[in-house]
Amino acid sequence: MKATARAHPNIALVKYWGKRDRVLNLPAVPSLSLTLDRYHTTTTVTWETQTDSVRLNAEAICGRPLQRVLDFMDRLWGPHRPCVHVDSKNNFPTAAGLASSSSGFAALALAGMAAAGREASKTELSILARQGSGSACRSLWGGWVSWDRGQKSDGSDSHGRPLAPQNHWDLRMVVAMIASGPKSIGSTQAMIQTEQSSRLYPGWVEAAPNDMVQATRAVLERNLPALGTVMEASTLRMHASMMSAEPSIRYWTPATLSVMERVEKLRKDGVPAWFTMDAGPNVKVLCDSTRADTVADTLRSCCEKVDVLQAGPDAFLL
Ligand code: 2P0
Repeated sequence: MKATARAHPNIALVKYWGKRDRVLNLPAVPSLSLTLDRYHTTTTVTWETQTDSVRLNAEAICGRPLQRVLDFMDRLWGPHRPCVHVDSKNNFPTAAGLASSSSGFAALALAGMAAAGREASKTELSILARQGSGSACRSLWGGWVSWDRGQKSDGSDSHGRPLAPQNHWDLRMVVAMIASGPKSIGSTQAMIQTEQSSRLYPGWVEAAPNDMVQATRAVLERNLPALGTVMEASTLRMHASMMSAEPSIRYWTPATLSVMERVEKLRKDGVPAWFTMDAGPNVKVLCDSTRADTVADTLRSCCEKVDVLQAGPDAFLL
């Protein structure tokens, strides 16, 4: 009754922001992501323990984060769930806008089902992982992954879908780490606040399907300027929608803007590179493999740390 799985976080190029169903985490918009290579979550699930317990990065968690995991285990098992022990480790900062919940719930779904001795397809695991954290449904696959908005109220048509494999395109994601501490407001709460009060939210939702069409084509054709352009448009629209919420949500810091300016300057100087930001101040920069060192060197002086990553693998059992 024990299994260990590893999953890699994904960074959305076309963002998920807003839900059509909060309980099932059904998105208001489609999204598209790249799964990363060096960052990962490794999770061991043991069923039929004496009590429920969850450890994250070698520390017992309690309160709401614990309840969130236990609710997920209820969903995974169904009625009469036995007690469970979950032990999860991230080799990168947790809850800092680096998508730790995407790898976290993907690894938990895979390890939890395997430890229960149940067969499940990747699509079934993706639907399950989505209910823990929306973006987790994309981390079952490596490489380039899309997530359909879907139409059905039960969410059976809203899951990750592999668009192109890990080795499809040799790009780099340069992660400019500005702050590695936890974010000021969790993304679930921030999404609700945006949906409920932002005048720009309807415009964000309306623009997303076309962003998705453009980005999908750009990935399949390996057209970096086209992908970079739509990726920046998507992140800026998402952040504009949350900044116009009441109260306003702003994840950016002055260092975030410095990195954005440097990326724009790099482009003016002939280095093709584009930025994207999630629910945190850190900036991820997409560029060609041959330009990654130039981009990383340029960003080093204005952030805590720079990591250069590339496309990563599917989630797997260890
Ligand atoms: C994304 N983010 O597409 C977007 C872009 C952050 C900004 O998915 O409420 O942890 O658990 O479904 O997946 C982060 O939100 O939110 C996220 P829930 P999740 O990657």
